[in-house]
Amino acid sequence: MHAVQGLQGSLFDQGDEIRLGPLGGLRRTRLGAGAWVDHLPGWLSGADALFERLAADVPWRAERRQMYEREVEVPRLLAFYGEGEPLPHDSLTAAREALSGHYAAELGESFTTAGLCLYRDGRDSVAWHGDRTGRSSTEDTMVAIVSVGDPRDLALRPRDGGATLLRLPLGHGDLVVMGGSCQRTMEHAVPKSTRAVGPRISIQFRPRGVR
Ligand SMILES: O=C(O)CCC(=O)C(=O)O
Repeated sequence: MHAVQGLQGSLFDQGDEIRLGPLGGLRRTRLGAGAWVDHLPGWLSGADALFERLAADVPWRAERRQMYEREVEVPRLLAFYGEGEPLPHDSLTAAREALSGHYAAELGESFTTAGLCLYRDGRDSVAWHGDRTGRSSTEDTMVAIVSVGDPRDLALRPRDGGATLLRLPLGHGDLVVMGGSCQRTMEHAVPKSTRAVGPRISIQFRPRGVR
């Protein structure tokens, strides 16, 4: 049985008020081949309070997938909110709107869907992949991720081989946006951790037809 451990709150973000900061502090790192990553640590304050709400309110589901001859459990819990579905907390709706506004000119469309993942502890992870189901297999796009809970590393490396280019610890209200060709030319992963890490929730906003 893989239970959700308690959250070790952030020392710097003890408030209960869930609030988004300005997006002016986003810093862009270009990874080559038209891929980039924007990063803004601590965009959302009250992240621990949002973590507790989402952990309790979201209908988390465990998934299984075929691995050779065996069916195995996907090592994280998931939820998905399609276009037009109400999100599980008003602050997620506000985050999606703020991101859609900020990137309107560059993206040319809005973020519409939200995928949520709960990493219960360091044994939960996601393997190297690009979000290449749908239009992102052929077109530039953006995937914006807000993280709450204990930080876990998001690692990025070129898809055609090569070393990890970037490793960003994401938790406690941090924002990262993968853009340009990132889903086609790069892969990303949240590797397992042998450290004693508490749970983290990742909220990914994507435009229509990107998965
Ligand atoms: O946990 C994260 O922030 C990354 C999630 C991810 O890569 C995915 O669900 O496709």
